[in-house]
Amino acid sequence: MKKLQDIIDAVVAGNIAGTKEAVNKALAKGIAPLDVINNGMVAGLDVVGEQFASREMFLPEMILSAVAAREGMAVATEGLDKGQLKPKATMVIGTVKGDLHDIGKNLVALVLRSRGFDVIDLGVDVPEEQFVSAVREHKPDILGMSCLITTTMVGMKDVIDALIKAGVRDRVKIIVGGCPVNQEFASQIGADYYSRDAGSTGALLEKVVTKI
Ligand code: B1M
Repeated sequence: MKKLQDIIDAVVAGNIAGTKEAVNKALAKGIAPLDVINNGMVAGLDVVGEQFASREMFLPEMILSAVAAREGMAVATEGLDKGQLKPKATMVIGTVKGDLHDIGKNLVALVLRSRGFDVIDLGVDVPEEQFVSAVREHKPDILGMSCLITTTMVGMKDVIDALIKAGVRDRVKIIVGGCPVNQEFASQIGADYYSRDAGSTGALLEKVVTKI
């Protein structure tokens, strides 16, 4: 199905009212809600992710776009039955122990929720045992860890070691992010993925869940 350009434009512009209006128009034309979500909001967020990564768009605009997409999603899902509303994937996310920074992590969670993921946010300063319990309890497809200080990076490895010790490492795909983290570090500690910003995380995990 072709992309729904009105919705994409409204999401990219961070136009909340415009997104809702474009979604309503698409639904009124008989376009299926799931097509509206995937070819409208999600396609818009892909553009947002690219523009954010290339510095054409900055943080405040990206937050507005994510909110516009989330609101559009709410309108599109009103008429869906519960079976169709199944989340794309479940993700547990948290900032590792000793680290209180949560702005980036919250943005990642917002973007993923906007894309239809069920995100369980454990908050900040999360010790490894809590990540392990959350994996056991919620059985997520993805575990995300964030950290902003160099001294707390080691907490990410502690979580992976604790998951291995508890025998649950292979149950989840692990993604790490935050400004001191990079691909090399992610590979060293045995994470599956690294992502540098919220927009790219959304696009990356969208591809990952199609393979789960
Ligand atoms: Co702090 N702080 N801070 N701080 N703080 C930094 C990180 C720092 C770089 C500032 C500096 O010195 N230049 C520095 C770390 C230096 C280092 O590690 N070598 C630092 C320090 C030192 C500290 C304290 C130790 C200061 C002190 O008390 N002496 C202290 C530590 C407290 C603690 O955590 N234990 C501290 C405290 C704080 C505040 C509480 C005041 C506040 C945090 C408020 C909050 O988060 N609720 C704060 C802030 C705001 C910052 C800066 C200024 C901004 C961070 C931010 O929110 N950026 C920061 C300097 C900077 O980055 N310019 C700094 C915006 C956010 C959207 O970006 O978090 O990078 P970011 O998230 C991005 C990506 O990284 C990525 O996507 C996000 C969105 O695109 N990403 C992921 C993040 N997590 C991801 C997870 C993923 C994927 C992508 O998958 C799971």
